Amino acid sequence: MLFEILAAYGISSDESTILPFGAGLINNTWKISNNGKEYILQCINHHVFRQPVFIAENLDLLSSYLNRRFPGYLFVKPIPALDQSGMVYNPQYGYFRLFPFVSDSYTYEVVPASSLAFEAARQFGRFTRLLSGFPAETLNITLPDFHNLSLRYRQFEAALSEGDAGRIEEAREPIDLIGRYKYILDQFEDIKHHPGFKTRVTHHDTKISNVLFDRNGDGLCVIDLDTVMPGYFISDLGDMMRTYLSPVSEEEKDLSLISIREDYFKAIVSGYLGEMKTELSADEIAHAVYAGKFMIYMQALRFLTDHINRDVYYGAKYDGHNLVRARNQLTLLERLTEKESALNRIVLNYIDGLE
Ligand code: GN1
Ligand code: MG
Repeated sequence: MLFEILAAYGISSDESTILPFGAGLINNTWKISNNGKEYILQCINHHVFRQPVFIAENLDLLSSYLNRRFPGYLFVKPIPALDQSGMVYNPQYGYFRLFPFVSDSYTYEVVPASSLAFEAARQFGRFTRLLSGFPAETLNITLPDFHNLSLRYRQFEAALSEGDAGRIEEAREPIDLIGRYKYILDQFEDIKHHPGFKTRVTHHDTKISNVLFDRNGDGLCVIDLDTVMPGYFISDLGDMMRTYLSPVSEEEKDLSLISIREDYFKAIVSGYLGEMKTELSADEIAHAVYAGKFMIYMQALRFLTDHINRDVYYGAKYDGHNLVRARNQLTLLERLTEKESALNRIVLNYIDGLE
């Protein structure tokens, strides 16, 4: 299937090794090795990203701005096909793009040490800071309402009235928990009208596998820029909390293993705020812990909604997969809120230390 695509780049698939790469839920990714050169090939999920050309345009805009203003910044952009286009379209399989594999770079699926959480947070903070002079409103909206919690909640309510009745019955407990934490949505409604909150160039998918590291564990750059759009800082800071704080991932079924590691929290805060403290308002910084609650709650809502809708978005590798993921995220939310005052103290201590 991939030979036609590779041919559009002048790469012979006969001489290539092609291996599936990474663990993303949305796009399909392969690592290609050909005559000593390495590439990443990705098929964009067209059902999710309805206008793949929007992504390519955003990458062009960001890359030329960063090149001009910060020529030393490592920005991994797609390799043009033989016909110079940034993407290759195949009527059967959809849109593909090819990236150079950054040599001597390493990625992780789980955060192996707090020093890497620090480095990742620094890279995501740096990305937004370097782009603070870039007109964020000129970016295409690749996924409308992606992190609009209000819409996610409405989709959840729609699923409750139209979704699978048996699954709703079985999910009573997590559904009740969603109701118990609804104040997180109310706070988001306030944020949307709060003059102290700004939208900036935001990555929107700050999991550890979206950072490239060198062999010493120093961060090189951020990748997977499909969801880069104007957004609130809580999306990026919050998704790091969601995915770095617990020693186990959203896939873990044994909920007793979920916990909040305070040293990782400290690492995220100092890495991210080290870059972003001059950009963020005092009101925004006061919502640092809220960022984690916001993202975890939204992910719980999304998994639970998908379960009730019979796994149309995320798919399921086993029966009840998205219900497990939703319960996992709700447990993580519970663990985070239990530690809220300790975590707020860490943020305050960090800010005090700067003054
Ligand atoms: C999806 O495809 P992946 O794994 O990078 C999702 C994120 C979720 C994540 C949960 C476009 O990201 O928003 O947080 O799954 N991306 C999209 O694992 O929906
Ligand atoms: Mg992604």
